[in-house]
Amino acid sequence: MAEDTERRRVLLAAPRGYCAGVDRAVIAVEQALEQYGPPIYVRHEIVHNKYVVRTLEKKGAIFVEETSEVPEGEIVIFSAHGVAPEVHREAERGRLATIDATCPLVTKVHKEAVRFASQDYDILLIGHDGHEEVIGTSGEAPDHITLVDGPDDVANVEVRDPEKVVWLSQTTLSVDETMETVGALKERFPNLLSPPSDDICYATQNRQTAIKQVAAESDLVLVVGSKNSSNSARMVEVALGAGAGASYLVDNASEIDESWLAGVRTVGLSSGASVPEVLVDGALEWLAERGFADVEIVQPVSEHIQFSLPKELRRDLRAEAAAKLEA
Ligand code: 10D
Ligand code: SF4
Repeated sequence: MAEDTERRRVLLAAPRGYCAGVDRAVIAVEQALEQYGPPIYVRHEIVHNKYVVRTLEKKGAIFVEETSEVPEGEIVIFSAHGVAPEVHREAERGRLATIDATCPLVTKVHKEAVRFASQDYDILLIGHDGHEEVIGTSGEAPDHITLVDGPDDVANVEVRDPEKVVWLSQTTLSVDETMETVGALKERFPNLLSPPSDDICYATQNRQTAIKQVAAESDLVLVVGSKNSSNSARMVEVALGAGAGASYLVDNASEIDESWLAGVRTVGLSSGASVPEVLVDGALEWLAERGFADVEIVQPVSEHIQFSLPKELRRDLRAEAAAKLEA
């Protein structure tokens, strides 16, 4: 039988994995555990990644869905996806100490919603129904916000005054699909106002740009990420749209199906914004053991953004540092 000598390779997309908002949120939980000791309560998964949540649970974090589940006087951290103002009020009523790990780029969208609502605009929020971020943003101005869940939802939209309408969006959507939704909305409302700056964040955009480039040359694209991670799931859709032969979302290497490699020469690999690099390393190892040891990095854009820790932690950190100086 002739030897199979054709080259097998992995195209590893960059940027991939942790964005600045996820990095900040995960460090906030770790820092709080260190600073105050366990248990530290976290409302909702701090980021949508099973491995991250399990790792923090092992260190003493307790994940809950509602602040009402947190005992009085305890510390609760709000997840990177953001919360509605009512959740802050609930925490105050429950006498909880709060640390807000909402990504600053999600907070930016909240502020836009508050501002346009105060000017009495109808706000069309493009996003996925039931997603934590959309629930939080909608809670800022429930009487002014209408959710638009993709292009097919545009026909259902009703507004008070078609001359006074603005669109905003969830931060982790597909850029192309969102533009399609906006195009359809503009056909219905020609004077539709756009957000002052992109609501789909830099990290979401960069990961989609990179996966597009990788997908165009790949027979198979693997995206490491959890199923409830919007930005990770969008990367699979973007890869398929950009020409990947097939694409799958896997939590880790154990979920990769060997049969997906049949006839495959080039595997594209990336990970969502909530995914630690150790899981990508595991996928690379798994692929290398099956003849895909040759790895090329594809990096159309680079990233250098970092966010400072939530102010509640910085405040206490400063007090701690000052006390040490006095001692
Ligand atoms: O589902 P998702 O993409 O919004 O969240 P994930 O936790 O996977 O990634 C980080 C994105 C956040 C916190 C939304 F901005
Ligand atoms: Fe922030 Fe974007 Fe990361 Fe979400 S994906 S946490 S908006 S940087």
